[in-house]
Amino acid sequence: SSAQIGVVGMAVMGSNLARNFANHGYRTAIFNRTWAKTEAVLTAHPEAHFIASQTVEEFVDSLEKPRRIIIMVKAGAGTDATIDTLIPLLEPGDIVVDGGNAFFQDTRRREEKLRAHDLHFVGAGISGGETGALEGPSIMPGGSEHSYTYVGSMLEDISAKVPGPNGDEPCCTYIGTDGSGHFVKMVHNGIEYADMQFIGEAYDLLAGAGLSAAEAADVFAEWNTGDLDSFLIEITSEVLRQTDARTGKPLVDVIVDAAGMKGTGTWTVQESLTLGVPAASIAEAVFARAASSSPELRKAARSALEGPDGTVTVEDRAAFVEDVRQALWCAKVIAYAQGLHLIKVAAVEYGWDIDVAACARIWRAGCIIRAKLLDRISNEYAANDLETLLEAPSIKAMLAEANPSWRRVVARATEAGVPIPGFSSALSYYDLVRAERTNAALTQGLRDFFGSHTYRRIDTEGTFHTVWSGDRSEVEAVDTH
Ligand code: NBP
Repeated sequence: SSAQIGVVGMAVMGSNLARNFANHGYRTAIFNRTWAKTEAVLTAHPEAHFIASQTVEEFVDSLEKPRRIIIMVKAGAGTDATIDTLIPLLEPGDIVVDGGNAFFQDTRRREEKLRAHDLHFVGAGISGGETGALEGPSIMPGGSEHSYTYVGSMLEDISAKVPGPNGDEPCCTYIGTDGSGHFVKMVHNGIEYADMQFIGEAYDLLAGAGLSAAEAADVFAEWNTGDLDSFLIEITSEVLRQTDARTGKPLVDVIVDAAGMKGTGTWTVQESLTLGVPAASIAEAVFARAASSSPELRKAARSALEGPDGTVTVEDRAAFVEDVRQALWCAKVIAYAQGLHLIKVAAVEYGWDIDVAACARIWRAGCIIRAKLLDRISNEYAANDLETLLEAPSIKAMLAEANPSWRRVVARATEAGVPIPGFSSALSYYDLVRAERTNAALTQGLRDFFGSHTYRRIDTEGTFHTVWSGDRSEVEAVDTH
């Protein structure tokens, strides 16, 4: 009989996702541009009873109608090439899902293109790596609501689950139209960058205070039992505890300190710039990775620049560790606040009706940023109409309580020469957005001085200009907006 779902792309992600469908009882068809990969999957997983095809024509023929196809190929040209081979073989009403890490503007373009052929296109962000793909990822699908009625329940079936009061809650929900799912996935990745940067800063501080990698591993394991409970904190403890077999040193001490990246963090920052949304902690995380991977810059600066060596002198180690824990929690909240704000602004810009509470809800399991905090975040967004996460009742209370610790950590790190671009930027954001008045008044004055860019007054309507080059009187300016 014909297959209920077809997966194109039999590399790590596609093969595991196909197995996930099969494990949930779906008759699953598979196809890969190069047959050898499909053959290898067939040989390794006879239990999945895959319906495999050597040609894309056979593959399309093997699917029940309307056809449901998930593309899991290399994002970019690979996705376009796959779509182009499928279009002439499909019929109106068929549904194509792209589960790759597509840039959301590409998804918008592809959705429009397929719509012109009466085909449905769903851009689904999928997080969780290969284990998630097999055991249950977090899935962020964007497309027409109509298309979701055809693929939604299948995607929810294979997604990660969080136990809830009324049974298991799937980590998959309809996000919005066209590129919204991939946009939300992009921001998820941006938050992931920030999370990891903060964890790195916390470790630097602990190490600076004299903790060994093994001791720091214990601290992270302990943190993982409280408010910081999350996948990334859990695996931080495991990575720090790992001893290198060759040297007997902690593995973390023999890994080259240059971080790689694949682009989704950069996209998030680019988009935050395009939309004018301050997402500085995500940007700092991307920049910190870039700095780590700039050997010439680091070499030149290392030999040129003086400063403290990163040793943090602490009298009360336990109190310091607790301060760092609080600072880490605060910074993490700021990154979520910035990322979710970016989603909110993008939704207005691109015409998406996005439920921010639902985004946080489907990040609670399956994905890399899964964390206990997301329960609180989704509940707060569901209960309140929030402009920013930071105004949520329980969040602002915890930030207030942790404030002294956060400030102490930023001050101590700065004095000791421990680089903390994430912690300090997050704290500055907190102070910037809560400020009664910002230094932008002076900026406007300067802009008016050198460029006659005009300013508005706090006490009266209108636009004004001071005649800086003349008698310095104020004149009402013609609004140039
Ligand atoms: P890769 O990103 O390594 O892509 C390999 C697959 O793309 C193979 O099936 C390959 O076919 C196919 N492909 C390429 Br390359 N060019 C093609 C073309 N022009 N036409 C048709 N097929 C083409 O696979 P992956 O690591 O499994 O990731 C799949 C998607 O999932 C990507 O978009 C990725 O960003 C995303 N993703 C990955 C992860 C992860 O943890 N790896 C997590 C979340 C999302 P071939 O065998 O014939 O070369």
